[in-house]
Amino acid sequence: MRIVVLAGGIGGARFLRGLKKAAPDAAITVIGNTGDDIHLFGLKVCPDLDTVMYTLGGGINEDQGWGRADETFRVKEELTAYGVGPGWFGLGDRDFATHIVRTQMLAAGYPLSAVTEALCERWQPGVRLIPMSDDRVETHVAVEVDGERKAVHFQEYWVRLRASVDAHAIVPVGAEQAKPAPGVLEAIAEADIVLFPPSNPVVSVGTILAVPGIREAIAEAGVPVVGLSPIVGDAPVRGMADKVLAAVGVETTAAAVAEHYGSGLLDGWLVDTVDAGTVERIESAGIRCRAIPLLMTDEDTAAEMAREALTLAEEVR
Ligand code: GDP
Ligand code: FO1
Ligand code: CA
Repeated sequence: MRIVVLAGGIGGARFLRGLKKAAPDAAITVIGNTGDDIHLFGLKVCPDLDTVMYTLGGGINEDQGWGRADETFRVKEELTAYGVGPGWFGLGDRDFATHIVRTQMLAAGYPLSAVTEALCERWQPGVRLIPMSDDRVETHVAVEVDGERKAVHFQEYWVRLRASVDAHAIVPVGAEQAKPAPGVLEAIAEADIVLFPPSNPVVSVGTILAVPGIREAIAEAGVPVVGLSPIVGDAPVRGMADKVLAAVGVETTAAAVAEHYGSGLLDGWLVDTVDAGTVERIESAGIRCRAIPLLMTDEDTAAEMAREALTLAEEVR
């Protein structure tokens, strides 16, 4: 079985760990979000690709969900001593090595997809991880600070501002001109199932779908497309997805997110049992829906969610 998953960071990575357990013989291709990527200290940082790579490769900081386990911050301290920032983004020493290798390979002319493959040779994530595009796409957020409207990088909005200021628009800068990375459209065309993990629908899955050709390829593949809600009980399980959903005019409910993807794209949708009351609304929008426990408290609960997603995919096939 060939499964394609469109993934952001933590939600995507934890689901993928469960999916690997639920379908050990499946060939899993992960199309990773690169809209969160940022250049810092001359280095290219790809938070969502790294979160997937470290989580599946056993190097993640489990409590935090991002960054390396057993991390230290000596380099960051030294940079701070030089007065060199930004200090609000926590790059650890072990993590720095990844960004150095990546940046060096990019400077040597390798595309991001080839660099990601090379990094994965060390981590052996057990999936094929492809960035959505080799072209630069950077999510910017239009915010209002002290009455002044300006655009900030997604990481500045998310990490420095903690999404505490109103977001008026979310713009994946460069997406319109971006091409899917080599292998992306092929993987979708050859897939038996496409899954949307409980990743952020706006700045993770939404950004991937903003790369011209990807949404169309999924629709044309003619295979079951099943998603899992990142919204449980009308709130994100983690993070501030409510803020970016509001910016695109979508209410923070499992049903509204399903409708946002729409029945033209989505065949099936899993909501948490606390949202069982919305199953009918989602089904009347033409999307098959089931309510099951959706909290990834450990690998086994994530695996059970993956099993349910695969079962729902067979039901809608
Ligand atoms: P990010 O790039 O690190 O923000 O990660 P993703 O975009 O892949 O996933 C973020 C989303 O995962 C958030 O909106 C969370 O609500 C959702 N999420 C995190 N943990 C869980 C969980 O255990 N269950 C569900 N249903 N959603 C989760
Ligand atoms: N998230 C934070 O909230 N604070 C950080 O300082 C931070 C640093 C960081 C470094 C490397 C990396 O791969 C991820 C990092 N993240 C950090 C997580 C990440 O930027 C965000 O959680 C996601 O991109 C949000 O979608
Ligand atoms: Ca992210």
